Amino acid sequence: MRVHSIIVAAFLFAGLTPFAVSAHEYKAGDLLIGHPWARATAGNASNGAAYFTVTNSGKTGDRLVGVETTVASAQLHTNLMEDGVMKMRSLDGVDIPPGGNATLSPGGQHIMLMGLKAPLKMGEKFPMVLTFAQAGRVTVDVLVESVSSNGPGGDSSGTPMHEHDHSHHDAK
Ligand SMILES: [Cu+2]
Repeated sequence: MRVHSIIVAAFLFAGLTPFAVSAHEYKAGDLLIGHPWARATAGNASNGAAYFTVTNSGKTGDRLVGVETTVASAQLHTNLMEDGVMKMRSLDGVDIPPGGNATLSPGGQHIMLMGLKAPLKMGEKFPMVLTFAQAGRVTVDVLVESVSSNGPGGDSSGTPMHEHDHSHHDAK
């Protein structure tokens, strides 16, 4: 009987595998961190960016205040349109309102990865530690997706939308 239920459980798990591979998420208190990913970098590009969503099911707001990874120097950034030019600015934090969410995605808020020690290759993953004011520190695995990916559910077939130039961050 026991063996039988284990086999059933294994089948159920196998059925879920395709979803588990394409989307991964992490829980920290009332926060759910959805599908951390980064674009593969081309050639010797020294910078990359990582993205994810944070959903807050709690009744109090939280704030992403820090990010660290061993692959590069990481900073919270946002893209702003200034005088018709897309610019990046560093952020002190990203608010996650109660019952709401925060989205880090290409063209908007993102984790800037500066001075990459090695190119980010599609299919690889790397750990990143997120620090939230309330929920504390959470380690997530960031999946490296294709150079043209716009993230889960995004259009990955054509030119990336809202592409912006990170070259001004190049190390001197
Ligand atoms: Cu940036």
